Amino acid sequence: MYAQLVKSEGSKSRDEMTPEEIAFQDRIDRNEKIEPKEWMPEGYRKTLIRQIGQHAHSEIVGQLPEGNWITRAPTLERKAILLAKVQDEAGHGLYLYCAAETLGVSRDELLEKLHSGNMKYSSIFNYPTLTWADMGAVGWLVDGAAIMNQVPLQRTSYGPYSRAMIRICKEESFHQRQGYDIMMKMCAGTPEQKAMAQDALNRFWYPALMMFGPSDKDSVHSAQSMAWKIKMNTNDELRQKFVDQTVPQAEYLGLTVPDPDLKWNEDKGGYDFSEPDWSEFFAVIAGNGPCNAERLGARVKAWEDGAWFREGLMAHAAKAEDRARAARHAAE
Ligand code: FAQ
Repeated sequence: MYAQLVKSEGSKSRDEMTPEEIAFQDRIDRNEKIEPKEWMPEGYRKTLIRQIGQHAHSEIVGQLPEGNWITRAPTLERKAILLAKVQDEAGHGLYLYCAAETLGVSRDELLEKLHSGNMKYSSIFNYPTLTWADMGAVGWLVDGAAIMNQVPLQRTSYGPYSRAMIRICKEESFHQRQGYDIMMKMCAGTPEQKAMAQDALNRFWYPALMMFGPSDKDSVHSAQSMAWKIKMNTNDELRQKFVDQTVPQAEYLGLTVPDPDLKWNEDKGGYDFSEPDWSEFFAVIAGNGPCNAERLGARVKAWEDGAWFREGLMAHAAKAEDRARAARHAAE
């Protein structure tokens, strides 16, 4: 079915699997959830740590481009909404770090890998948010793409990840609506406001398409991740669904998708569209996007600035433990 997919590194045919691996694959094929203490192949565990960890990092790095606009939101209501949204992203990061921890990795280890550039976060957050209309475009397109990817992940095979996704998706729907609401307001405003909305769409369209990952022929993990139901769809399938859903929304706003080759294809029942510039995508995920250094710098600074607080918590926990031990001795 997925002839385009490259064979994932380490992916095995049934003949190459051990009896334990076959039994595990059978559980996945029966749509059983895998829970933390159960046996799992090492590759499954590692792939989940990579994907859930990167997802968690994306949530907390993703706070930065929008956090940038909290002090400059145009009304008190918009400020309150944006503040709530940015806080939600921190919460999503926490659910996901907790899910990753059930696989035997600590939060500190994951953050160290982020800070040293050894773990990725979504490419999208390496683009600047230049105007208020970008808050609309981020909510509409970035959260829209995130939902397209995350709704199927509610059925992912790993229990803690799937349960985190259910909760996250509920909140993402509100985020997408608030972004579209900003776009509606701007498109119904002055010609300058509508031009700002068009400019935001122009800048965020292709980066949003890149969020789904490289085209299937370059996706190294898809085949194995889909066999394990860590991923439920290919990158290209979700990108196509996103385009099909989003183009009518742009038309409703009276905006033009910045793709001269965008065209409805009756035979496939979807749009034909131009691929993003994949050399740009690979440069961004290699650390060379417009804001990579700034984003990572902000996360490292937050970590270093918080050192005194973490030390305080540890000292408090140690004292509480000492007091509890002393109380136990006194009672003996
Ligand atoms: N950015 O073989 P594949 C959000 C890497 S939503 C950076 O296809 P895979 C909400 C990939 O890691 C955004 N790197 O990989 C929010 C791999 O490199 P590696 C986060 C990317 O994993 C909204 C290599 O390319 N959502 O934050 C990207 O099978 C607004 C080869 O690629 C998730 O993480 C990319 N876009 O498929 C927050 C969803 N794409 O690791 C705030 C869960 C690919 O070998 C504000 N993740 N790479 O060094 C997934 O579904 C998958 O991991 C994909 C990538 C689809 C992202």
